[in-house]
Amino acid sequence: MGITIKEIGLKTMRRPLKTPFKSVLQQVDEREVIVVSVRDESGHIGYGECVAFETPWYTEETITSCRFVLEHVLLPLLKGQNLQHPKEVWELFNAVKGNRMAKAALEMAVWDLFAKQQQQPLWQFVGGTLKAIPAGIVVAADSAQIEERVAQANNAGYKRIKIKIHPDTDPSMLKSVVNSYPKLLFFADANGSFNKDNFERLKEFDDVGFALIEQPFGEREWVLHARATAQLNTKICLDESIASVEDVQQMIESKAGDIVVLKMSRLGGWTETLKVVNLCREHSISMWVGGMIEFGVSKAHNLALASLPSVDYPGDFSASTHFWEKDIIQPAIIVDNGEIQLSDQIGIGYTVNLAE
Ligand code: OSB
Ligand code: MG
Repeated sequence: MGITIKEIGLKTMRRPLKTPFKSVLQQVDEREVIVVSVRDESGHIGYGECVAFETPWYTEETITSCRFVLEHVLLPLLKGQNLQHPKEVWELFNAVKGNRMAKAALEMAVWDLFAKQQQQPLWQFVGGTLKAIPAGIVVAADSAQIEERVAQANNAGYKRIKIKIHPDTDPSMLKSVVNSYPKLLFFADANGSFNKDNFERLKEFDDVGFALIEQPFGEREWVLHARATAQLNTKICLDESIASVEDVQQMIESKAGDIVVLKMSRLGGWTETLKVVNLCREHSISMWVGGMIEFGVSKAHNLALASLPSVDYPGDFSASTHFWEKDIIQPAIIVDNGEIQLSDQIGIGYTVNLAE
């Protein structure tokens, strides 16, 4: 019984973005990921996508460190193993410190494989219930372009728009943009660009009309985040700070935030992410699924995650055509009236095309 992992494949995919993605941390013009595939005896293939960046500007891992760890450390631990449940992958990797993004790619592929063996869509296999996932787009551009990009997103049917901010962004400009679209939900993402010296500046964003402000301070700044959570009316949401279940416990105990961004890649895959979801549920902490400028394999896993009860804010889910001329999955992900319909096909629900 169970599944025996017969073959594991690693394929690098590299494509330019249609438009540069500009945040306070980095400008991204091109994306390289590793698509991981795992095959069992019956010929089913499960897919995962490693979404570390080229350099360590967002997380410590890089696509090169992940390729090394996958090839030389994780693949040998998984290959030939007989598994009864995909949770066992996390245990197999127990002796390997950190490297959660590398682990996630492989672990997620095994979850897809199990869903396929059980002839179930992945979203059902993990306990998802919602079939129409609310979409959400990110405006990562210079201040001068924000208004125009928001108008484009609104025209494309998005109902949730996340705007990248930093201490030099003008809150009054943002306020007039937000006020122009009373039916849309706006998030702000500061990517840790504020600090104790410009705390008062952060407060100026409090009455812009954002539903939440994501990661105002650095990833270990629990005290500053607790101060912001206490002093601002706008909800504080942690992204970079949340890299494990223990980080969520820390957030709860230190009252350092109201909302958690789920990034399965940074957490190490489905097993750890499902633990985070359960912990947040127990403490009535809201959640949403964050994006990584990723291709469709990672997106498909994330859509399944967003299907779970109590993942209650719209995530970073834009259409395949937002970042890419051509995605690596078929059919492409489309946004219709602000929603993405989940597939009824087994596993991640899309076919994967690894041609260049
Ligand atoms: O901070 O949420 C972030 C993209 C790359 C790295 C970090 C972040 C992002 C995003 C999501 O903002 C973009 C997306 O994939 O939709
Ligand atoms: Mg973020």
